[in-house]
Amino acid sequence: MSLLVAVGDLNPEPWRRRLSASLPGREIATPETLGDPADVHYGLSWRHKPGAFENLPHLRAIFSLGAGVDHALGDPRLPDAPLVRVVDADLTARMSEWVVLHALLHLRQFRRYDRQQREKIWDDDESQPAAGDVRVGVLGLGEIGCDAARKLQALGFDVAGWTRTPRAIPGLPTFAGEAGLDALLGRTDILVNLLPLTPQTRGLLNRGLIGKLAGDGRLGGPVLVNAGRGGSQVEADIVAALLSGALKGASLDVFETEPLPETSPLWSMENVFLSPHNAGMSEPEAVARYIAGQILAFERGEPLRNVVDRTRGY
Ligand code: NDP
Ligand code: OXD
Repeated sequence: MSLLVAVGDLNPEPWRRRLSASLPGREIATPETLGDPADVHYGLSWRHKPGAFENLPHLRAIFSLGAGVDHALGDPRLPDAPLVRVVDADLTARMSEWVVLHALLHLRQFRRYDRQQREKIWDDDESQPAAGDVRVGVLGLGEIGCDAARKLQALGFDVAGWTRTPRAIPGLPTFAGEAGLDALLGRTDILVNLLPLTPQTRGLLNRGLIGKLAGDGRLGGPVLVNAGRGGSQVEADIVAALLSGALKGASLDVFETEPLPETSPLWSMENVFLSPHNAGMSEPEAVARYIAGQILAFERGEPLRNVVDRTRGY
């Protein structure tokens, strides 16, 4: 009973090694080493080449090696097997670390004081706001968004969130659907995007949305923090908003094109923090353990958990 690991141009070796340790005795193949397609029962995908899981007559499930599944759903030849995504405490904790870090970098004017240190300038800002003076809007209150929202609240930020369907979350104001979005934006100084990429969320972070963010906040202008997907952001609009002052700053982990092209103006913009899509790296040890646990439970007759609803796209 073999597993087929298809990770595009990435090195499959760390995954093969961890999966062999967690599922001893199983063959772990890649598209290049695959023997008999009839032996494959499980597919493991990260940005796999289209068609990688086609013509596997005994395929039972496909596991995304990340929380997001847009990379897999983008394959028009993806078979109709259950698609399972990662929900893992390690990944969630890493994402929240990144979100909290960037909310604090903007709150505490890190770029300014970093520059002042390099220039040996001693200049204090007596109007430094406290976290409680700053309103954070979190787009997406799923596994990751909820955790990040709670951790931001623990630091004192004034947090609210936005979801597709109405959610009642004790102690956290929530807004839902298209009708709720403007209300959330109007009370937001730091907008944190943790949405999956779907047809509805593609291009959402655009000029129109930025124009609806609160203009009266204590940071001197709204800030965009995106660790969801680059396909949700319109980078030309974000650059223009940063230049015009419609955005005071941004932290971006994900981009329309990855790696971010050298020609992107974002690389050298003041008050923009960039990271190479590693806010919540899928740590092979933790994720292999999660997938092995799911496979063993499934083979004992238990249902798969965290199966993607393909009509919703997440
Ligand atoms: P979940 O599926 O648990 O949560 C998704 C949330 O987004 C839900 O609250 C959902 O609403 C909301 N949502 C989806 N579509 C819409 C919409 N059209 N309008 C409003 N709200 C919407 O996902 P996770 O929290 O596990 O992960 C979120 C995303 O984070 C991933 O899909 C991935 O893109 C990204 N990610 C990025 C990483 C990185 O390294 N940068 C690492 C890991 C994940 P509802 O509650 O109503 O269903
Ligand atoms: C994920 C990611 O979706 O790393 O897990 O982007």
